[in-house]
Amino acid sequence: MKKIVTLGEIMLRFSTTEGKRLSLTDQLAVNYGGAEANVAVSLSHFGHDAYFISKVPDNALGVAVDRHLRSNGVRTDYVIKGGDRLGTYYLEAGIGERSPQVTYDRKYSSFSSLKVDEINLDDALRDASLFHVSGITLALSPELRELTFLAIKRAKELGVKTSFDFNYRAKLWSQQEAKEVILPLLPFVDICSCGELDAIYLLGMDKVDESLPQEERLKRYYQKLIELYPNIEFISSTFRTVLSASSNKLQGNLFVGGELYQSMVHHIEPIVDRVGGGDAFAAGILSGILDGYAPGRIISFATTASALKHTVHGDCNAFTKEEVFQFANNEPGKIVR
Ligand code: KDG
Repeated sequence: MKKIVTLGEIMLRFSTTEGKRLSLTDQLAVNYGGAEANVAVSLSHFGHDAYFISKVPDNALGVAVDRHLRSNGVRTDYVIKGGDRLGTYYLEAGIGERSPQVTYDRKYSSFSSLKVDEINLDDALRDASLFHVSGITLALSPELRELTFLAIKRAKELGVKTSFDFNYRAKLWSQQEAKEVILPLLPFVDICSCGELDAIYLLGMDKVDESLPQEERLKRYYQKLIELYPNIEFISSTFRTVLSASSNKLQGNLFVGGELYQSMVHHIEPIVDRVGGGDAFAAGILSGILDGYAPGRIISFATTASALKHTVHGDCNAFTKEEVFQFANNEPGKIVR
């Protein structure tokens, strides 16, 4: 089993039932969410030894979060207790033409109060194969930015592969702020999840001719990204052809060794819950890389894992590797020529 370490916030998620407005509902379903926690849960279900670094309050909610993580096989050795509160977020379910809406209530959370010297990074990263973090953690506080940089640099020194998912959230910070923080991080990243809009708005790349097919445009952005940061080995993202909030097509892309590999298109009908689909995809990519799959198999595995996530409630995927393979029609991703 490979040790994988992720760093981020875990939150309680309260969601309305379909067809209810958040402002008017008298019933909310409870789940747990948080991008890097979701990735750790997926990786654990894929059979890896997933550890989560975080901070949660020393109260019943902290106990509940710990139980959620451990019941999904995630190691909580580096989840420290303290601070004032557990961050929460509210999700107004989407339906038909209406997309889901997120309302955060996470200011002053225990995680956003985490200080650099509260985590022993050497201990956490010892014997790890991979460290993963996303732009959400970078957005939460200057201390968390510092901790992320320290962790990613230390991981490189210790020979631990590093993974970064842009995961831009406009409700947390501006594109300009994100750009200023993310650019200096990229020289330390081995594996990166970056979509076309991230390349344009967060990396400041010139727009490629929009009349070109989506995959051709993506290939050009990725070629440019590798030119700028030759340390990046793998870049991935999904295309979502959103027809409505409940009907969707999903296709995965993986750029490695100068080639773009694409998965088959998944038609997900109906979508039960799209939140966490990107984290399930990122976890699938990481799992495939750690397991030494060929690129076509990595992208097929990750995209199927993400498609499966869309069929279950909550932010986390809880499908095993075997279950993902049962669903994938074993068609490896193809190179885009
Ligand atoms: O990727 C899914 C996450 O966005 C969700 O779990 C909540 O982490 C979250 C966030 O900060 O939006």
